[in-house]
Amino acid sequence: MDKGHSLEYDAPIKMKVCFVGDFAVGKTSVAERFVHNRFRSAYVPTIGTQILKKQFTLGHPSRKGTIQIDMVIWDIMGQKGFRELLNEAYFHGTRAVLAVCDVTREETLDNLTYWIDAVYNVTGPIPVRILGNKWDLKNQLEMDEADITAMAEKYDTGYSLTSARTGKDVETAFYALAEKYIIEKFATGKDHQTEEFAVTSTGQSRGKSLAD
Ligand SMILES: Nc1nc2c(ncn2[C@@H]2O[C@H](COP(=O)(O)OP(=O)(O)OP(=O)(O)O)[C@@H](O)[C@H]2O)c(=O)[nH]1
Ligand SMILES: [Mg+2]
Repeated sequence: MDKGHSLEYDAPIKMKVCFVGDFAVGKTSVAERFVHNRFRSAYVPTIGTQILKKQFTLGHPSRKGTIQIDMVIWDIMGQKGFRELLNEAYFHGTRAVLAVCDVTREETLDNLTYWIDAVYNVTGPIPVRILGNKWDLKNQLEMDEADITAMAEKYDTGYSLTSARTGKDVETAFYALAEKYIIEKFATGKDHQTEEFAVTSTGQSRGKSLAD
């Protein structure tokens, strides 16, 4: 076996994930449920960007054992006036996207097209997962699962019906997205973009530009 090759792939995989979606769909709530296992019922709009980090392990895609994922999660504000300001600075280096809608507000699903295309304009096609969040509010649904499936099919991807309140399917959504990314990464043998962020041993993030 090529030793250098295997060592390279035994290193933790650094991965920047961006949340997108309209205001109040639950981006911050899903991120905080995943990273801190907590939920806040009061709505506190995100101003600008909040960056969270989480390390976890997944089954290795090409051999026995596991591989460590160092995930950097960009949770951005969804307010309408802010959308036009989202650009290269936010989405550059993004490896995968969580596109969140609120199942009690129909327009938030339609708007995912806008959000995903905004990321793709910067990154090109990358793994995306659609989240139909607030699934605990079953009696207030303004869409059904078939509508979410249709959006997922449009982007040839998977979806999860999540609840940040109860925690339903939150972890599995992140794991499925990371798995999709590493399977594609290992299949092609390289990233298509330069590294944007690296998580240091102290957990701090620092800007970094490395040629692949
Ligand atoms: N019932 C229920 N409420 C939720 C859920 N997720 C979020 N919420 C509530 O919805 C509101 C908005 O949640 P946030 O996480 O702040 O939404 P956001 O998408 O980050 O909003 P912006 O930062 O403004 O873009 C808050 O009051 C949350 O408590 C959920 O799964 N179920
Ligand atoms: Mg927020």
